[in-house]
Amino acid sequence: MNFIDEAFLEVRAGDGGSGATSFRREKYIPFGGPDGGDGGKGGDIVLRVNGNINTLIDFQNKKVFQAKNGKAGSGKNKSGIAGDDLIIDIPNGTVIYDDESGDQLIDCTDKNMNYLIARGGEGGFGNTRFKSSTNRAPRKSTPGFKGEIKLLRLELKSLADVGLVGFPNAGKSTFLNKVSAAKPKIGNYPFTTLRPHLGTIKGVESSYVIADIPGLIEGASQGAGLGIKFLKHISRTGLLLIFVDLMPLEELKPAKQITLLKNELNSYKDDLTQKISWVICNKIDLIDSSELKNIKKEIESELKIPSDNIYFISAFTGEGTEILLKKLETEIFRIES
Ligand SMILES: Nc1nc2c(ncn2[C@@H]2O[C@H](COP(=O)(O)OP(=O)(O)OP(=O)(O)O)[C@@H](O)[C@H]2O)c(=O)[nH]1
Ligand SMILES: [Mg+2]
Repeated sequence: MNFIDEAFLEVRAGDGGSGATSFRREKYIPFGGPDGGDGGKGGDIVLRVNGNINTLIDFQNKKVFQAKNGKAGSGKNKSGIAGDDLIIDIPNGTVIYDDESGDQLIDCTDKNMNYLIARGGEGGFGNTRFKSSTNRAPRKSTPGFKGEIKLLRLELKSLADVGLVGFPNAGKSTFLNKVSAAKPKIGNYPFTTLRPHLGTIKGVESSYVIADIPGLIEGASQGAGLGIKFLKHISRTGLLLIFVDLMPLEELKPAKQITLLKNELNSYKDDLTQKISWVICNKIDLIDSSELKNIKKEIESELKIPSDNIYFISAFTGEGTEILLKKLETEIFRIES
């Protein structure tokens, strides 16, 4: 399935029905008073967060949404029937922008929330409303009001507590596979992951969500590789895990990998290097354990990263992941409370 995280739509709330001009006609009452009812209200357009939807793909084909108009009022002071609201389901984490002004309208981050995005027009007044001591038989009634029309841009920014960043092949997806029920594809070639995947980790006290995104390469901020367009999915996370591939130990040293990755994170519009980040050196099963101390020292001294923020794991065997997950749970709890 394609992953679509941006969509453009036009929403049209219903117009109000017009008010009626009508007079009572009953036997033996030659000049009945006005009895025109008001028009019904037009339907609203409502956005509803639906936890079962994860992408904006449904909006690729359907782009215009129209709620029902209100019905006109009628005689005997009958109000017109209101137009039905139109409910549009969107994934949690969708940010809604007014596509004309560019303004952000709402950030949908509450499960099961409904947001009124375009209001239906009120119904017009029937002629009963215009009756007065000086005009007992008003012929006046008013049309309904127009419903709101908006052009929207929807952007999906995943809701995750932890984001995984790293070069392609570093083992991000292997890690998510190992520690959660999520099953992103693993491959021994770059750019195996083509879209974000979310995995839930059940901790001791609480659950949290990790986002695995496609790998970054040098120049990603200029569009190289898959670029940085997926970084928006980790822009909300409190904590980043910078995955270092220990395999190309000589060609691309861990400290160099981290520096290159941070350059790309820094070029992103929200400067993601401001976030708390830990370094995860992966594939220790392939490295002589005597090397690990040196690697750690190098990262600490070259990049001034505290040793507490450097972890060594094998996503493949699971070694080191248990302690990492424990620390993650504590840290997320600290960040979010
Ligand atoms: N030996 C060993 N191999 C690993 C480990 N972690 C990942 N791999 C292998 O490295 C390759 C890449 O793993 P992925 O998990 O697909 O890497 P990724 O970071 O998600 O890559 P992209 O999706 O391309 O960004 C696969 O062949 C994995 O089996 C590890 O801890 N030890
Ligand atoms: Mg991957």
